[in-house]
Amino acid sequence: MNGRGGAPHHVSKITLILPAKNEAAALPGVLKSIRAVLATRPSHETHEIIVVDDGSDDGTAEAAAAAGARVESHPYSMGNGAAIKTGIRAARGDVLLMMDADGQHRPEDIPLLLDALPGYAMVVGARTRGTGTGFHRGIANRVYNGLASYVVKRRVEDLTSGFRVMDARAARRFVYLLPNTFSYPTTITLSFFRAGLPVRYVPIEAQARIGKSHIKLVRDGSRFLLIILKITTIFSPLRVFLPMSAAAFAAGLAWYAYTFWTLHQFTGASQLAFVLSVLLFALAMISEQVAALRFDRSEDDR
Ligand SMILES: Nc1nc2c(ncn2[C@@H]2O[C@H](COP(=O)(O)OP(=O)(O)OP(=O)(O)O)[C@@H](O)[C@H]2O)c(=O)[nH]1
Ligand SMILES: [Mg+2]
Repeated sequence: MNGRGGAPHHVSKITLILPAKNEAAALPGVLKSIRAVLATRPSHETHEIIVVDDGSDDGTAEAAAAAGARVESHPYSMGNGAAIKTGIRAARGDVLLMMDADGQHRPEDIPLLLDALPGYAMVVGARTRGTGTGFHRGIANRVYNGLASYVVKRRVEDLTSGFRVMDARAARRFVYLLPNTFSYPTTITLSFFRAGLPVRYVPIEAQARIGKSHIKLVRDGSRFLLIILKITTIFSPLRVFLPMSAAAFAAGLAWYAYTFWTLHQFTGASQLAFVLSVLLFALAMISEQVAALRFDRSEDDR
């Protein structure tokens, strides 16, 4: 790439960012394996490991410090996204690698991601089907990937993967857009696509987490809806709302044709469909402007 938003040909300083909430059980082993993998990397690469302790109360910060990582601590839990933002802000590297601290992402896959970066602004570890995610999340992921692929007009293989590497300068342009809780992967992926920064997927195997899951079914349900909403409104609302507006208009027209043919009437149902179509069209226009405004600011930080 030409140095604008893309990774330099020779990656020099890499910052690994691990968000951690009560991961004292998994962290020592994860950090030990990471170090073993980094020791095999070419000499022109230097590395720093930042563990962002998100208000843990199980000794996560101490375990990370004992394993030689740089520790950034939150006084209380603010969420996975907030932990990632703290890591991006604290990082000194020109390339950032994010991975979970619960052992689900295999340190052995780090070279896969790093070596795939030249020429791209971001490389994402795409979980191969059935690894690391339960049944209902597998379905949800397929819905996300399908909708996101339609919206960005390119195949999105794993929208919500937390295992990714990216150019630090490009990542910093979008920090202000990232949510505190979950779905930072969704927001940063769509931001890169929208800003015209090339994204690549490499297949990885995710494994079962070590320690207790933070998952809550109800939370997951709302998570699903919110991510769908983000996909539709962040990147290009037009691509979602215009077809919906056209569909409402077509339905209204079809119903009017039928009722005119049978009853010589223009019914309330047709009126409703036409009004809905106009509202969706207006929504499409407004949300497209809002999306454009949101991204305008990201150009300032270049
Ligand atoms: N869920 C959650 N994770 C956090 C939070 N803060 C930091 N994290 C870390 O973010 C990473 C991803 O969170 P996970 O809970 O593993 O999310 P997940 O992989 O979707 O869910 P699991 O399948 O249960 O592992 C882990 O390393 C967590 O320790 C938080 O407030 N909530
Ligand atoms: Mg996990």
